[in-house]
Amino acid sequence: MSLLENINSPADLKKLSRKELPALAEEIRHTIVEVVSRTGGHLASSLGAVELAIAIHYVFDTPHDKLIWDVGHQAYAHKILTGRRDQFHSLRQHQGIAGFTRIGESPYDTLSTGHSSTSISASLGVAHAKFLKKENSKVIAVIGDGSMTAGIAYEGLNQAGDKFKDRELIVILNDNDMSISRNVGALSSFLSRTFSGKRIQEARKDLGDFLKSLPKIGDDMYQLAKRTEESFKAFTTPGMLFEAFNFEYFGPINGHKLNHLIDILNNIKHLKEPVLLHVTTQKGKGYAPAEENPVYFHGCGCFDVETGKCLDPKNPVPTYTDVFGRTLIEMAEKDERIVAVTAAMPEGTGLAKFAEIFPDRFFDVGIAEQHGVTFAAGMATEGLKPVVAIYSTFLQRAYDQVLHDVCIDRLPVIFAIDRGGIVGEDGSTHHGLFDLSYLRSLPNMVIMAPADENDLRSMLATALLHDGPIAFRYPRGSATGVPLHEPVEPLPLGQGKVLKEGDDILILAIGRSVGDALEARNTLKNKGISATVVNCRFVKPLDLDLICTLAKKIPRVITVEENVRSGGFGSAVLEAFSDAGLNGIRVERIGIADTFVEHGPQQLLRSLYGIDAPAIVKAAGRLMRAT
Ligand SMILES: Cc1ncc(C[n+]2csc(CCOP(=O)(O)OP(=O)(O)O)c2C)c(N)n1
Repeated sequence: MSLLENINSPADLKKLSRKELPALAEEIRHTIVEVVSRTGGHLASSLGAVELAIAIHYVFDTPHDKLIWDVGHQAYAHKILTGRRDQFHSLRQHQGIAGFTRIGESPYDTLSTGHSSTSISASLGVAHAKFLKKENSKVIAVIGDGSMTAGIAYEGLNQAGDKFKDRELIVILNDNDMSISRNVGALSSFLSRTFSGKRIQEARKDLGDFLKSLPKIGDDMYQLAKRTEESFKAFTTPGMLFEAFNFEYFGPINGHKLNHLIDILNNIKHLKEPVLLHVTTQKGKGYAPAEENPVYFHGCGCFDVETGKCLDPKNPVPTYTDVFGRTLIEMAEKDERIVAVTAAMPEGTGLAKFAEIFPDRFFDVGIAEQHGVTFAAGMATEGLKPVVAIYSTFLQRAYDQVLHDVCIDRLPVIFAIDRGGIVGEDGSTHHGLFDLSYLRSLPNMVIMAPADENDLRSMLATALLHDGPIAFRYPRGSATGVPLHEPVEPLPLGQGKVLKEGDDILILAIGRSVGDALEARNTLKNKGISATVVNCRFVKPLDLDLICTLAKKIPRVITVEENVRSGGFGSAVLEAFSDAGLNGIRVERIGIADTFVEHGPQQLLRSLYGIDAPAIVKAAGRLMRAT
């Protein structure tokens, strides 16, 4: 009988002897690999954190003690151990358990996560609340070295080490030397300054000899250094950084040695001060294909367990991301002012090849979207043409930088916003459903969305010619497969394009919704309803002339966007009609209602939330019946 079968909560885990735990870890790994091979998911990160999850739940009294996993993508073992073993097969499926931690899913999930580096701030908040409520609980945050590249992590450390020295906060730094790709920045090399016992002895001797050799003060200094073992450690290990924040530093220790981990956690759990435990782990641990290729298995699709080979059908149509990456390289070959910025996502944003070809013109700033945008603003002031490629959902982090550092002075920074719209299985924390609204309110910003890959290429060309902030957002997944036009022509600013003409209904569409609008038009035609379809291309500036002229002729208007309706493209059209004093026009706005969208397959969610072709057909029916 398997050990895992009997684990329905951490209380069951605690019944196991320490000797049994490595076998349990094996079973958990097996379950994770087996399920993720069918559902896709964050395999490598979760495999690396199996022992951590076991040790934490073995030692602490969760959910009374509060545990926060940063990003939450590494928490599969935690989910399995905390009563979700039987549902684990539904990982990332619609109505199944989420790929990240979710407050609503389990009392063991202290925080809903998905965007990185929030764990220290949130756990400090929890610790403070527990203190004020006179409740005695430990609070534990587990954060990766990649997530430690974000400023907010240090904002949390800074506060924790100041006023709240007596709060019982344990931060576990899960250091695998990787973000999604190899981790970047000075911090990464600093963390890897791990000294073996022998090296520490040698370093101590060297330092001792040096201090003793100094005239007069030498001997005293040597005695002092010898006495203060801790400060000596601070000289020579990554602890220096965290001790500067008043954290008690322990480590680095091997995060796969369960016995050792449990001993240390048992010791530090009694400390009444902020503690940082530095644990080293291996991404993909225990599954050879993921150990060998942790970048691919960071977030993978379905795969064959035996070989690790991808099982998702190979789509011959490139993704929008691929088209963007290739077009940027073509353009950068001709214009050496072009530089590219990513925030820890060179693969995801299609910039990996650019990085190889133009290493000096490529910048991975770490998980630091705010810094990345302001860094680009700085380069723009010097005449460079920065292209900042960030997912829609993560650009939310840098809203003020877009406003304050780019838009106010009309700096020519180009925002290539990937994963605009419904992203699918990553769910509510990751859908890019707000960008049209959050950017539209910013003066000086131009916003475009391509209907196909030719539009995307032209939008990049348009952006490179534009002397001011400009953004184009495109969806996750395959483009439309149309042949690519050469040469790439820039677009006239603020002009839409009429794709089909008809008299009954006017469909104003933006981005990938243009395809749905065309499909809906065909269905409507079969019902005897004729529709004009406009690929609006620009959310800002809108093609006012075209839209208003058409709306006067065809006063039954449908706007379609893959964005929240509040403040988005349809709102812009309504405002334009109002400002132009157009009366008697009936408008149906298709977009996401005022709600957060859960995880599930993209097409299913589009259908459930009424933003696909059938939804357009229904809206047209309503308009026809109303007039
Ligand atoms: C604000 C934000 N930007 C980007 C991402 C995308 N992302 C998810 S996990 C990850 C790497 C995290 O690295 P680390 O914390 O070291 O965890 P590991 O996967 O190595 O275990 C990134 C960049 C994110 N989740 N949040």
